[in-house]
Amino acid sequence: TSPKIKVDLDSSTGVAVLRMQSPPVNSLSLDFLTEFCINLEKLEMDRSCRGLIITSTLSKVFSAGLDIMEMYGKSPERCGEFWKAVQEMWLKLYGSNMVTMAAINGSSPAGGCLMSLGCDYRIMADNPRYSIGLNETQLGIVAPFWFKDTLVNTVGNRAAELSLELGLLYSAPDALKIGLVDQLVPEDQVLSTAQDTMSKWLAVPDHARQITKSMMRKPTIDKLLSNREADITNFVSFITKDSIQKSLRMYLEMLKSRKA
Ligand code: CO8
Repeated sequence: TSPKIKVDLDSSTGVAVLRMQSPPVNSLSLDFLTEFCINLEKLEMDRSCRGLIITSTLSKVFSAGLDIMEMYGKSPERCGEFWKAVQEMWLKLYGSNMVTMAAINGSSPAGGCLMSLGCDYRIMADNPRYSIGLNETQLGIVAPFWFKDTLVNTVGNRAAELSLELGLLYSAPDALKIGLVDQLVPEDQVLSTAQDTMSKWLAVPDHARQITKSMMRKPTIDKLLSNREADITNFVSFITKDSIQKSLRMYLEMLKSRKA
């Protein structure tokens, strides 16, 4: 199978661009997440790499979030394996020593939003048709505590409460208003703006920035690390419930019918 992710590291700048290229919507399947984590780990170990920009090669979509098919009709063992990979993606990204930027050039619901929130800075295309947010409740499922924590750390408690309870998807301009993204630029400038912003971040001495980042994020990361197994057990018992499977089926049908 062809790679779902392509990485280009510019050795002169120390900045890598990671492109998600898994049509139709860059959904985060177990295979996708595994490939994502392997690439992230390689870059993390590479001393010549100091910055990472994540973007999508697809038009209109950054990432559709977790692959719903990985949560529908699967065995508990497989669901557990999948969830562990989701945790791993977030742990690696949120805790990365690199400067990380999301160049959000399309819609980015649920797990796509989580991936963006895992970065240090978010630049989104100013297209009002693109949306971003943690819309889990709209699917009849519940974003776990570490999704919530990441959102609270970004937009504050009240905006997170509204956004999570209602499962809100924000248009790019509304996402900027609540601070879910940091900057909007014309679609064709998303990547170049990320490159420019990156060079400003990289002007800060690495060690000072890294210690500061860790000071801000470590408590949130440690909370998951010390509850990892319980979080997997919770996910598996929740997602395999008949009522939840039914909600997912209805959501999938809605997605398909919306098309026609
Ligand atoms: N997983 C699997 N398949 C998907 C997903 C997905 N997340 N999103 C879209 N697809 C499929 C569609 O069903 C469609 O399939 P087909 O071609 O067979 O009909 C195909 O991808 C293309 O989709 P669209 O036609 O909808 O493409 P558009 O370009 O019109 O729209 C969007 C792109 C905006 C991304 C749209 O597809 C969308 O809104 N998708 C749903 C996104 C979503 O709600 N994701 C939530 C996933 S759940 C999650 O990430 C966190 C879960 C936390 C766990 C909670 C613990 C219990």
